[in-house]
Amino acid sequence: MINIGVFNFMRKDCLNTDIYAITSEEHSLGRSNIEVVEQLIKAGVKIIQYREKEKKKLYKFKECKIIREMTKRAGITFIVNDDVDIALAVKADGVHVGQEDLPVEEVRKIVGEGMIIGLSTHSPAQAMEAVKKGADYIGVGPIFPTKTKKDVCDPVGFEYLDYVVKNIKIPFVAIGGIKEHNIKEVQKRGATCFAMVTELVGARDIAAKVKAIRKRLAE
Ligand code: TZP
Ligand code: MG
Repeated sequence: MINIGVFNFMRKDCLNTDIYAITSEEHSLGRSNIEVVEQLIKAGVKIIQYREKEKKKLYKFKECKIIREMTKRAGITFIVNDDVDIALAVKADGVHVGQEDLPVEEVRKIVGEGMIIGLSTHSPAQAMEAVKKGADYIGVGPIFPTKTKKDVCDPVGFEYLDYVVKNIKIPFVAIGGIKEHNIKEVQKRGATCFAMVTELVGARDIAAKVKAIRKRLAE
């Protein structure tokens, strides 16, 4: 028998952490995703998303397989961006999709009840729809301008974040241009989980960066 209760607990608490790290090898100062993930784990990050837009499927699968082993050993949540098939094949904890990927309800049919589904959102209408369709969490952004995402929409600023803080009852992660120097502003608006790409993978000393960010959050 499927134990929906246990799954719901895992999915409901999926963002009970501060830093949500996302990979991007091209911004990793010459280091591989595997090296970066190793450093993120050592730094004490508890959720990692594999995101690679340009790589071939086989290469992504191979990297995800290794990262799944590393994160499993460390007891860390592992999310795969875009590729539902890879998420299933490597037994990731979750999959993250965007507005132009497979709809959440279709992803749910494929992955079943045991996997976290995250959805990127940029407006109140999309957030409401995400809840209705059964997303476990939403991404909220881009909060600030970012060059990391190629097809990124304009920053949504704090207005949409404020809406989510006030009205949306599922977990959310703020994303887009978040850095050590501006993370406090985002926290002050009510966010508790912060997704970052370049600020983390582009740091020469990732452990020191994580420590500095956490110090800022604790102030
Ligand atoms: N989705 C919205 S903004 C973004 C994604 C994947 C990129 C965020 O990258 P950075 O480097 O943290 O601004
Ligand atoms: Mg996508």
